[in-house]
Amino acid sequence: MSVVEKQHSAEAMALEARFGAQNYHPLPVVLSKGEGVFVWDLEGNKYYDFLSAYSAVNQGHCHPKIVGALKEQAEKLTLTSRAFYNDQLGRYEQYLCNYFGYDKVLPMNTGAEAVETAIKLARKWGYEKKGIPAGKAKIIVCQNNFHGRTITIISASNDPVATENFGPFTPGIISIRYNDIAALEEAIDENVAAFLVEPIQGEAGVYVPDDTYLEEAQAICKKNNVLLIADEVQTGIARTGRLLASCGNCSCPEGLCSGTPQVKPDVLILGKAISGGVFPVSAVLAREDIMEVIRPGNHGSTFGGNPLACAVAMAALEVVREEGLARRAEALGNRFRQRMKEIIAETHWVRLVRGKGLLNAIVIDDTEDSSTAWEICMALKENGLLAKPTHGNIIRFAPPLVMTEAQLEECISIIRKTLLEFQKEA
Ligand code: IF1
Repeated sequence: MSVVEKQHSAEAMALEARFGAQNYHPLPVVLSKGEGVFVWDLEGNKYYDFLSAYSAVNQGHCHPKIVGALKEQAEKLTLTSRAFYNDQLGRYEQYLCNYFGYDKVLPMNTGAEAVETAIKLARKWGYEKKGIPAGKAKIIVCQNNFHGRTITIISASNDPVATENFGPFTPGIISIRYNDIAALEEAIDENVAAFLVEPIQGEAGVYVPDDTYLEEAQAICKKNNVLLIADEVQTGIARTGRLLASCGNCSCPEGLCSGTPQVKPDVLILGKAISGGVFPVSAVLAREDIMEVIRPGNHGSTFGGNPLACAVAMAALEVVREEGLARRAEALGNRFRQRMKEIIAETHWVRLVRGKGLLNAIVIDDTEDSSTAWEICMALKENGLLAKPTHGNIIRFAPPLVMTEAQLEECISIIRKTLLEFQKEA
């Protein structure tokens, strides 16, 4: 029997503490199995997963169709690099372009890589198509954004924990207030290549902008020949009740934005759930007139577009369509927020619930640096539900989208019970 099989949670955590870089502070639960909306720890305790690996596991843990595609492709061909063609990539690119309504895709692996790719694309487009003088291109970003962890991306961050002592930073980035159209208009000049924005700010605490924000941003970008880049790494792939969160208020026939979206980003960044959390897969989609500035040798990655990733991602996107996950997220999300409002009225010290689809958060009546959200998450864990705080007073609730109504009701009961118990103790 291997060491791992006999391992208990305490040992697993001790090993990470001893040998792993301490770049995380996880909830003390060691998971060893997942299926659908559930995960199990090493002791066999079963939990509802209310994080979904930060919205990567939208299709549920170990979805048989996605795992099946992984296994099948893994036995045939896993990696060729882009020095040679592979038989999956072209099919996948066609599938992705049709699915999201774009001309071209550039495949990468992680979300951060895709954001980097989009920034490079926007700069090159800025010089070669817009005529920005050499070295002058600017990208506008929003305060409290989260786009990843590379040097250039943290150069766009105003989170001291993410940035302190990692400088010098990449120049050419301007930060404006989120959900502030006037600030965008003011920040734009002839050297701005792009506006990079999250349709909903996840890490900031599931901060949903005004309904018209993206539409107005799109209009301003268009007027000024600035690319609108939507980072849908977290909000994309049905999470918010639409295939894409940037897809305005369109009615999404069959739960997908196959109609004409009111907002169509010039550049779309996807990651996480594009593979159902089975494999790191990310992508940058754009129109031909933008993507064509990228020529051989300009950009790439050993693993980007590998056949395993392509097969997995196609299966994961099929699942979204077949199981109507956007519709499901919308319906379950409406119910969740409604029920949470009722619970909030009972507790008095939960300030509000906000979100879209199944990307939601509650804000607790405490300071951002308090440990209240953490303590509630610990109590939720004891009651069989795993969620993670974002800031000391905000808890994100983002279960897999394959949840049933009965399961959601059970989860709501767990949350209610935990919040009321917590109130008694406090
Ligand atoms: C971690 C947060 C979520 C993202 C958006 C790009 C990326 C992410 C909008 C980069 C990644 C993750 C990373 C994860 C925590 C998580 C996160 F809390 F940090 F902000 F989801 F809300 N754009 N978000 O949300 O993608 O390179 O990680 O594949 O542990 O850092 P990646």
